[in-house]
Amino acid sequence: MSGKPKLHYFNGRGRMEPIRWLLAAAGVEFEESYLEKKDDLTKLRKDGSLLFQQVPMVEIDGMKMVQTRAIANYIATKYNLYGKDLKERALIDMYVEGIFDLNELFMNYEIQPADKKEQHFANMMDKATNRYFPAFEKVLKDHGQDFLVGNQLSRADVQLLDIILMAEEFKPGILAKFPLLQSFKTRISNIPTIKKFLQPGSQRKPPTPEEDIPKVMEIFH
Ligand code: P9H
Repeated sequence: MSGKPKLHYFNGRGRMEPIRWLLAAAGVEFEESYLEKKDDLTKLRKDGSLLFQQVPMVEIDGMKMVQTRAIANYIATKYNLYGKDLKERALIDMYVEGIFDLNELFMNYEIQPADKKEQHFANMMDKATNRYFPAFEKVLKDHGQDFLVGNQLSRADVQLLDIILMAEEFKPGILAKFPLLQSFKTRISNIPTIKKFLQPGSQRKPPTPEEDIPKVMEIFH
């Protein structure tokens, strides 16, 4: 055991990407074990590694953690990305849960049947532009600080940057009406650990190519 966290998932974003971002932002090196076929999932299930028979699973500090949010909470707390007190944690949790909701829409776009894609796309872009980004623009405007909570980097900043970059892949220019989110994006992207994660060759995953999605779904269904 190298002591480094070991991430078990398929070689793509899905539900594991926010966890990769948090570890990277905290400057924590991690290993990855990719599920490529159903047998890989079956093997993990058979040796009792998956509490609910599902991945993401992360081996960390002697635990085999499952459930994306539980894993993210543990990493954010361990690496001081969760605010300094209960009030800050409450704000961070509100912001992060909003981001997870938008991420659910983005994740499920990839696996929509062709005839539903356009409607799903319109809805997720509407929610990003008219519900979630306006909320975060206002948070930055109201306190005028560099970070969303507590005037220091937290998981809320890391996960907001993750979702902003995904939204821009879907619709470049989506931040046109959000000047504070534009400067936020640049500021957080220049934090050394995050800048390194945004470099080519990092463990950040690209969007799953359309033609590879059936192969990924085969692992789980
Ligand atoms: N609450 C992949 C890409 C995008 C969206 C979802 C899945 C849920 C958590 C096997 N794990 C396709 O459906 C794969 C979860 C975890 C949990 C799994 C089964 C999924 C996907 C793989 N499915 O947040 O961790 O849904 O293991 O038997 O349920 S991820």
